[in-house]
Formats: sequence, structure tokens, C-alpha cells
Amino acid sequence: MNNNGLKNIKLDSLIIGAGFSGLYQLIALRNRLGFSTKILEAGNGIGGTWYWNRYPGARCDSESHSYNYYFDDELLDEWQWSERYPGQEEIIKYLNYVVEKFDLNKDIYFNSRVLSAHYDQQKNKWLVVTENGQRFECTYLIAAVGCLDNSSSIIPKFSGLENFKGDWYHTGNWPHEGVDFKGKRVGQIGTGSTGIQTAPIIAETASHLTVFQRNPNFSVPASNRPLNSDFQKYLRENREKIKKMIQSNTNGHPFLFSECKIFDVSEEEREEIFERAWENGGLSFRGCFQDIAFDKKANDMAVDFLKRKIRSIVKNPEKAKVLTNMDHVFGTKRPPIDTNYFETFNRDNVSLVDVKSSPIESIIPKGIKTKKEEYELDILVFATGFDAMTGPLLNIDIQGLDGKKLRDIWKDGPKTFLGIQIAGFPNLFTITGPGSPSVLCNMIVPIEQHVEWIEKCLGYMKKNNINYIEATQGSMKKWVEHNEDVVNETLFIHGKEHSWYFGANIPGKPRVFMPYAGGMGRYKAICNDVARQNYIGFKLGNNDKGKTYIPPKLSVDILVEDVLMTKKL
Ligand code: N01
Repeated sequence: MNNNGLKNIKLDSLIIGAGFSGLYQLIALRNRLGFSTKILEAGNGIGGTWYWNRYPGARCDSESHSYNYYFDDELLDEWQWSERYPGQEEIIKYLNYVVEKFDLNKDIYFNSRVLSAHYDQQKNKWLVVTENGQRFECTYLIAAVGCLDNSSSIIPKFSGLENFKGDWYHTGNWPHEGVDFKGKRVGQIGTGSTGIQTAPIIAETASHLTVFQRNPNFSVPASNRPLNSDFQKYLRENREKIKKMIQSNTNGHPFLFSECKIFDVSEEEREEIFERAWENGGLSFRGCFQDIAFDKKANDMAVDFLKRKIRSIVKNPEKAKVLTNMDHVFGTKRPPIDTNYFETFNRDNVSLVDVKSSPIESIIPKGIKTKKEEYELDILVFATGFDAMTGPLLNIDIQGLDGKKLRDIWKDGPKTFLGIQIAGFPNLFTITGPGSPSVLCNMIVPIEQHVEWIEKCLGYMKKNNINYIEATQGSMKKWVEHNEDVVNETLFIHGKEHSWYFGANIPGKPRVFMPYAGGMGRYKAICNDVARQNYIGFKLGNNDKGKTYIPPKLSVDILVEDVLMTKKL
């Protein structure tokens, strides 16, 4: 009984979030380990980030044949994607198919946003309370909240928004009934992956679209297309190879990174390689030379190529100048891919406002006021991003041992062991949390890996009559240091003042590189190593003498293994 005289619902494990990770975790814990398990989901349906992000043009930038679960052959046999990149609606359709197939709905509580999760030391239980007053008691709590959830969407603090006479929306919380732009003057703020996807579609129906751009972004054509029967046949025949490749390479995507360095080829060959990569489209452009992500001079060559491409597409030289005025290193911000983004600026009904040189001063009743001018608008679209990775967790009041709050423990930036656990928070697991490869990968790959690692860990504990697991302070410290070491070897480090990977989009957020930059293949090998050594780096059972896990020095072996693996395809 709790204070209100209501019964707590008692469970072995409780999962927060019904996106890709939460749904698969339910299958793993309920169907395979036999745990009593439920999911608490804030939305009124499944899909996580795809449930909320249904803005026009919402589409995944991972190729569809890698953006599905690989754990079940039958499911793989049954499902066929229709396009090279899956659109939001098709992703939801896919997940509904999974929910039906594995009979998941009966164990999901919808409209159940979690407000707090407190660890009770006496009982070794997590007490979880939702916005609508439901209370749960569980031994294991799995935060499958995603990296960019709806609670963490950001609307910059512009004064006057409350007086705006028209309608306004954040792309990460898009109305399910859609928005009719017909005949409307639309103002879009933000040109990240989201803004770049949505602008071309809004421009098709709006009477006028004004894009307010602070920093321009690089973008490569997605080259999206329907998947034909030849490709479906290729998938059927090569499934195991593709699976092996995406699960062991650096970023979980189904393509090869070139071994060729940019200055090892002639200028002519370099141009040809860039052209081919541009034509092929998508995120693989980053991998057309081996050193784009590591060598600033190589990166500059890619920047030069990409800027020339933009200039060749955008007819108005003033617009082209504003669209190519980047001051970040290519790839240090998540590189978007697009369908007709730059072409959109050739339309008569699209204008571009450079709010870097003339910042937005306020929202006024009839539109937006920048330092230079006023713009009359009927609808505002905020494509202004998220308090990524930490936001979804810190928006819940999480308290661990001795009532310590996660918000306090992470005030100088997130600290985890493997991105899976946090010292001081026993039996709490995070899927694709800070300190794991997560957003640097095709997300489904780290999701499956985490879910299965957690499953294996809890299976081991069950078998050995253990019901307490906590990362040690020592392991967490070593892991944080290891994370810093690996990111320092990459060009990501140049994104400190530009990229949400570093929290740079949130005023006052500590500048800590949040994902693990050492590559998925290496990360997975480390996680397996920890498990093989009976969960070294964690305290288990009643033994409070957990040994610190020392991450191996950056070894090239795993990378070499990656390359060999990818070469086989
Ligand atoms: O958000 P963002 P997003 N005044 O933070 C601008 C994933 N995703 O929603 O660059 C004016 O990238 C800000 O400007 P600046 C993907 O991981 C995936 O687009 O800070 N402008 C920027 O242009 C992605 O990285 C897919 O100067 C302001 C924009 O808002 C992540 O989600 C699709 C401003 C925010 O860009 C987030 O992408 C979509 C202000 N005060 C998203 N504040 C796919 O799979 C912010 N901005 C394809």
C-alpha cells in the first residue's frame, strides 16, 4: 500500500517508453526471461520518437533494410519496406506489426508519462509514479526513453510567443491530425535534420515559406527511391552478411567506409569519388574517404565540394551565400540528408532570412521581428531541436541510493558506465544512454545490442540468485575518461560550440560529448568482455566490492576486424 491507500503494481521489471528499444526489451524480458514486465508510455500509441515526430517529410536517414529488428528471422521474412529510407508512417506501421506479432499491447500502459522513479534501499525496489497517479514497484527499471524524446523538445525563449495571433508547432510534438498550410504564410525556425526535411514539403502548399536560418548546414541528397524486386532478392540472399556487417562495424549502417585517403588520389579522381558519393546519396557520403572524420585538411576538401554543390543548385547568389556560410567542420554536427532542400530556395514562394547577422528579437502578434525587419506570418514551425540524450532522463525525477538525484549527479555532464548504468543507481538500466554509441549509429543496432546485453545480464543474475547490480564509481570514472580519450582522436572535438552532441544548443548545458565516439564494433566488444568477466565493473548481489573495469587502450585490432568484415560483403 502507498500513502494514498492505493496498491502499487508489483513487477520484476518496468520499462519506460514504447519505442524501438522499449518494445524489444519487453519481448526479451517477458517472453524470453519470463519476468513480469510492463511498459509505461507517455503517448497514446507506440513508436517513441516516431510517434511524436510526424511533421511533414519525417523520414529516417538510416536505410530501411538496416532500420528494422534483426532478432527474429520470421519477422525479417514477413516484412518488406517500400522505399530506400522508411517514412514515419511506414515505421509506425512496422512497429504495429511487431506489437501484434508478439502480442505486446496488453502489457503497455499508454498515456502514462513517468514523473518520478525513486530507489527504495530497504526493499531493493524502484518506486515509479506516473502523471496520472499510477504507482509501480519493480526490481529492475529500464529507461528506454530514447535520445530525443518529446519531453526534451526545445522552443527557444523568444519573448512574445504567447501573443502570437497565429498557430505554432514544434516538429517534435506534431498534431496527429496534421497541419493545413494551404494559403498560409509560414515561418520556419531551424535548419537541422528536421528543418531540412520539412521545408520542401511545407513549401509545396504554403502560400509563402520564410526559413529563418541561424547557422547553415551541410546536407547530401538522400536519393530516396522505391525498392524494387531485385533489391528485395538481394536482401533475401544476403541477410546474414548484412546482419553481420551492421552489427560489427563502426556505425551500424549497411555500407562500407572507404580505405582510401583523400590526398592519396589525384584531384581528378577525388572529384570523381565525391561525385559518385553525392549521386549515391545518404549518410555514406561521410565514408567516401577514410580520413574525412579524422583529418581537418581532408575534411576541408569535403567542405569545399559540398559548398560548390550548394552554389550550383541555388540560383540566387545572395541565398547561396547565406546557405554556404558554415563555420562548423563537416560531420561534427549530425549531417542531414535531404530531398530537394537546396532546390526549395529556387521557388518563388520561399525566402531565406539570415538570423545570424540579424537575430530574432521577439515574436510579435503578427509574426517575427528580427533586428532588421518584421515578417508577417500565419503559422510558426519550430524545428529547433532537443535537449538531447540527457533531457529525456533528467525530465524524470530519478533518485538513487541515499535519495541522491540524477539531476545533481549529472550537473557537470552525464557520467555512466558503458552508457548502460550509473553508479549510485542500482538496478537502473539506460538503453542508448549517454556514453554509448547511440546517435552516432543507425539507432536500431545499439538498441538491439543493449536490450540483449541487459537480457543476458538479468538472466545471469536470475540464474545466480542475484538481485542487485550497480556500476562501481571506479568503472564509471574510467569509462568517462575513455570517452574523452576517444573523442579527442576525432574531429568531433571541433563541435564543442556548435553541436548538440556536446549540448551546445542548450544555454548553460555542460559541454560534454555525450555519445561514445569509439565505434559500435569496439563498444560491443567491450560490453561482451565485461559480461564474459562476470560483469566486472559492477557490484553484484550483496558483494559491495565490485572491481573497476579498465577499458582497453584503443586497439586497432577491433577496427581491423571491422574493415575485414565489411570487405566481405
Ligand atoms: O534539431 P537540431 P533537429 N534561433 O538541433 C536552430 C535527429 N533527426 O530536430 O544551428 C534560431 O539539429 C538551430 O540553429 P543553430 C538527428 O539526430 C533525425 O533538426 O543552432 N535558430 C538548428 O538549425 C538530428 O540531429 C532525422 O544555429 C535556432 C535547429 O534550430 C536530431 O534529430 C530527422 C534557435 C535545430 O537543429 C535533431 O535534429 C530529423 C534560435 N534561438 C531529426 N535555436 C532522420 O532520421 C535553435 N535554432 C532523418
